[in-house]
Amino acid sequence: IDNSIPIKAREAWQRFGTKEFQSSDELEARIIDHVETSLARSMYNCDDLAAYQSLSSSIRDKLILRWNKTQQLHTIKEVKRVYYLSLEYLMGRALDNAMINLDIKDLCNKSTNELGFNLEDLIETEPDAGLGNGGLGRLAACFVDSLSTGNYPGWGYGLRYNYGIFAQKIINGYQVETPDYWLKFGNPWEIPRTEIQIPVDFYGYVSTIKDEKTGALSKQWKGGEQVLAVAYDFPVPGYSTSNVNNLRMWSSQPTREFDFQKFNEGDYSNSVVQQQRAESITAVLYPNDNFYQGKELRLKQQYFWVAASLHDIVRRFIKTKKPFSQFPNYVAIQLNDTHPTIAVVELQRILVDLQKVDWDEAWDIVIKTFGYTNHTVMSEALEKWPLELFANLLPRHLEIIYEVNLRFLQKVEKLFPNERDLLTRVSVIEESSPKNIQMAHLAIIGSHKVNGVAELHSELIKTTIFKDFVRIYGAEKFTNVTNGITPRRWLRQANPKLSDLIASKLGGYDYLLKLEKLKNLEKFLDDTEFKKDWLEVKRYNKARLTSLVKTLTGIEINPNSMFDIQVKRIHEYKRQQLNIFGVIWRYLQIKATPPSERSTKWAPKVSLIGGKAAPGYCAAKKIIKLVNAVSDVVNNDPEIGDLLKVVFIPDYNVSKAEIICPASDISEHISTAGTEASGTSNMKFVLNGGLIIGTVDGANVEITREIGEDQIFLFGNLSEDVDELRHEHQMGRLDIPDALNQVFDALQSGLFGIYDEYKSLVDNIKYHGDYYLVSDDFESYLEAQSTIDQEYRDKDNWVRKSIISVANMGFFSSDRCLTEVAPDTRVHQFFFKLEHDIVFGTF
Ligand code: GL9
Repeated sequence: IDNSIPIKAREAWQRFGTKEFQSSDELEARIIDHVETSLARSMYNCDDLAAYQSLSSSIRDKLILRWNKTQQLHTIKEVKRVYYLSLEYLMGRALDNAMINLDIKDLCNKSTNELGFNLEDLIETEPDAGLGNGGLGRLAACFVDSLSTGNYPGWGYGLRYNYGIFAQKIINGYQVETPDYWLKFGNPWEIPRTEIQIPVDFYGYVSTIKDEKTGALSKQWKGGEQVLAVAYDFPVPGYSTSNVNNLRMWSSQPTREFDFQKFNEGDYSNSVVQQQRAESITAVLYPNDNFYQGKELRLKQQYFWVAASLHDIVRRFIKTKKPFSQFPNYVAIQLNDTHPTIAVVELQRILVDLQKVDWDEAWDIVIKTFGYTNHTVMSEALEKWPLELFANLLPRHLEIIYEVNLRFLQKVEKLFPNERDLLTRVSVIEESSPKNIQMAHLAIIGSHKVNGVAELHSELIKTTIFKDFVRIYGAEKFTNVTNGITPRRWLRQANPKLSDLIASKLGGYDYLLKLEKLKNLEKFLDDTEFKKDWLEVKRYNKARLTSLVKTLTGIEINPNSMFDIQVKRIHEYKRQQLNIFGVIWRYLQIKATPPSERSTKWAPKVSLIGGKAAPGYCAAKKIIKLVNAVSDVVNNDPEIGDLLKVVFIPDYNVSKAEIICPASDISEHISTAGTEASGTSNMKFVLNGGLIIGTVDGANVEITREIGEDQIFLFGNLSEDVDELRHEHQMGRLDIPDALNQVFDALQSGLFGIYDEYKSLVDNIKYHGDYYLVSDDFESYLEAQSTIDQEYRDKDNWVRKSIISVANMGFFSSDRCLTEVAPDTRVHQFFFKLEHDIVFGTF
């Protein structure tokens, strides 16, 4: 190894080399060390923040030692690495997770107590790393946990945004976005790699150059603007293993501090403009959910991230001195949605232009390297870059796209002669005006596998948006990998009481690694004591949420009520409007019941709704306002009391989800059939013993199959009926059901404030085709809710359903997702546990 320490000095290194802390005393010493030296504080001014930072730095030190050994081992053993390219990682907090995965929580508790701190308070001090919007970003976070836990040599690559997803404030019932500067107090979990600086080019021009010796012509891109990508590493610990993987996040920096020429000309303020321009690339996460916005800065983010990551990956491969033909045997890259699709083109450019690999051989390498995951069928979410914009920013990449497309279309024409329309449909270049580059087409053409994220969704992409590609490539290229969640965060960390109870019955925590072991819980269905404990855990978790709600909103809810929860991004397709219309209907029904009969007819219920709306999404913002308006009226109606409470939970994020998911009796996953690709919060709620009301959509289908139909409250139209219903609406042939009209009348009467604020939500249903089929599903939704009311009255029945559900959730571990990739793309599982010291002793 170059630059390594000479043999005779190694003894000194080994003698003084850093050791991991083992005891609480050693940890205390480290914490104090960090307080006094890293933070330059003392015991006279060490607050919770300083204690949190020093504890985290101490744990990070431990992780770094393991991280180093892991990386050295992977390099020496020349394992195949898997790289996950995702623009979003919704990590949440790191401290609790690291303590759990390293199994040092008791030890940390002891140390921090002895130093005068409460560990729970320190955990609460950490801001969420909210570098994602929702399901897609949280899936990436679950996958990095599973990669480390499963001992895969797996890296994540992403962007280190200075501002994560905005913080949501509710003012007068309206959403107000405030910036999330999560790095305000620094970040003890990251390692700045200031020595890793990768130049990334934009704009410029392409020239043809002639090789002096061979006379061969080749293309060369000369960039017009250069920015530096600086690496920040986040060590990712696995559960019950010393394997520590890396999440590398790029931050943009100017190549030069400022423009000397401008400075010397006396134009001081303009001399720093370039610098700001460079820094703006990783300044902020785009806050859209399932929606594409063709902004140049977003394309810059994508290329910046992809170019830096590929450069890093290729550099690592080149160090092995293997020929490029071996590249796919050592590198697998998974594209999380189409956001990193330019990687396909960038790798082809690196191979052909820079490494002088022949075009066909290079393209073969590219295809073998990439896999593409699709996360949505909704047309407004599919990325299409305007050709002009792309040509200006990435001229050479556009040429490569033309060439790739031409060769692809020639193949298609051979396969299907005389099908001109087919060529038009599958072309990467959309022949619209202005012309667009269809990124999904490029992702399919440049990958060897394409997967959807739940069975229904994976079937849908084959019959709708990617139908033509199935004809061309055959159905085998299109597979399904149903989403999963990590049981370490979503059970052990979020719900320690349930996790302990389960462990007491299953003989330890091994189920967190082999989630199918939960099945054994079914043996205890008649164990009265166990069922009592199960209910007691739920009661505890509901009390925990009750106090969070009080803190956040001031609203007092009764923890003995049924908790009905819908938390996720606010989107018309997810149909929070259906939920709140149902709540209004219930309110009207209670009011219509004679007061003396109310408490026998209606059991106390709390409806909780939470989630962020994209800042530019008007309809979603109106839904938030409506929920808050209903909440105001219902909660202050003296006739209602505890029978119904409505809460909008502000600023829903990962750390709040950890309190919310364990506290549900019922949660809502009620998207229009065929629109929610998978959903993952459905899995989180069920794994925590809540039942769900849902449509036959996304992973609700597999959840039903696994836990059994008796454990889920399904309703609504099926996805195969959606097109027909939409057509009928357009023809004006469908009526609004009576119950929904009653709700609309109440809204129009001004019962919940100024009707104009919500009018468009109602008009969309009444007059504009009801695209999300709220009216079609309303009655069946109310029926399902009424079934829930009845079933909930029988406590033993409910607790049995809850236990059966949890017992059958094994399939939904994100560990399973990683083993499920088709055989030819299967990442070589790193088959030996990392007994570092033993392995390293031999080198
Ligand atoms: C999503 C789908 O809408 C979800 O149904 C799916 O569970 C996740 C993960 O596969 O992907 N696609 C998508 O664009 N988002 C999803 O959540 N949006 C966000 O993450 C904001």
